[in-house]
Amino acid sequence: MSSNFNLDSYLQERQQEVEIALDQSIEVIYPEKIYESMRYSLMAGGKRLRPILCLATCELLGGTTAIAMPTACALEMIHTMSLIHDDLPCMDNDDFRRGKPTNHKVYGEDIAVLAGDALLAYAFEMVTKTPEVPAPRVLQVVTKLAQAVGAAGLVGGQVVDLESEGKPDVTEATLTFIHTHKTGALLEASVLSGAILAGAEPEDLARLARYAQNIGLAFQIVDDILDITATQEQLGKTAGKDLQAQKATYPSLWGLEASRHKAESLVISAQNEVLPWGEKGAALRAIAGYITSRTH
Ligand code: GRG
Repeated sequence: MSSNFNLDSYLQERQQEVEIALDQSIEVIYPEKIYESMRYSLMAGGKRLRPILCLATCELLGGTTAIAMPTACALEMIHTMSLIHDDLPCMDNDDFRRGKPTNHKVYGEDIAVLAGDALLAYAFEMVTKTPEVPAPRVLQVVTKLAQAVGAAGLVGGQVVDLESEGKPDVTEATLTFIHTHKTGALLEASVLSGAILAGAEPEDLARLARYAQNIGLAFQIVDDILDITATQEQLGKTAGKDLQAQKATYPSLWGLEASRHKAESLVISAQNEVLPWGEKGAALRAIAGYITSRTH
């Protein structure tokens, strides 16, 4: 389906809305150090893909930005806390994130752990600030986020990732487990939470879940490719980390070219899921396309 949809201006407008809402979400009060540390990572930029997906699906199903924004902020808080913890010396041990020194490099490991914990807790409080939406739907969003974060989601994926590091025989099934949990779960929760808030029917949720699973895997394949092909300046974090840490990646299993093709075919499958919505689905189709065209 051809479309005149202008993705650049859409992303720019949505990013600005999200930046304002995030900026207003946390003020610095006593004890200042923890709030400053939370804000340091939260306001360090980033593509804001997860909040934008939440806003876009909510809008697709007739909901407003106002009802989705608290959850959109919560998703970015959860994502940011996972980056803070992922960068710690006991995890991936990285010095740069979003073009800046990592949280623990600036505030120390103790405060970085606590900033992650505080962002996670506050994310759930944010969801409860949702206006106008019936409480059972808000509760459904809380459940969806909790499942995406815990042992059935990000945490489980991270555990298998840590266990697999340096092993020469990581299978495709294990790699896919890692990424559907570490990366896919929160992207899926981003898409579905917007839909739930707007009052999606079960068949809408099933279709959007398939859209999200396809872009989630495509996103991670592209992440693996960029780790090899992009510079530290483009990525805002250390490049070539996967090879250095002897991590199994999609390019290491399939090669770069086949990985690119796989990512592109997943994006097409994702876009096809949104076809029944016609022009209303243009934003979600364009965002799926952006997953493979991005350079950072
Ligand atoms: C969730 C309780 C809890 C703990 C954290 C460390 C950990 C458990 C999980 C790791 C999760 C992780 C870092 C996954 C990688 C996800 C990913 C592809 C990040 C990059 O996302 P982008 O490109 O980054 O959207 P920006 O900076 O643009 O937001």
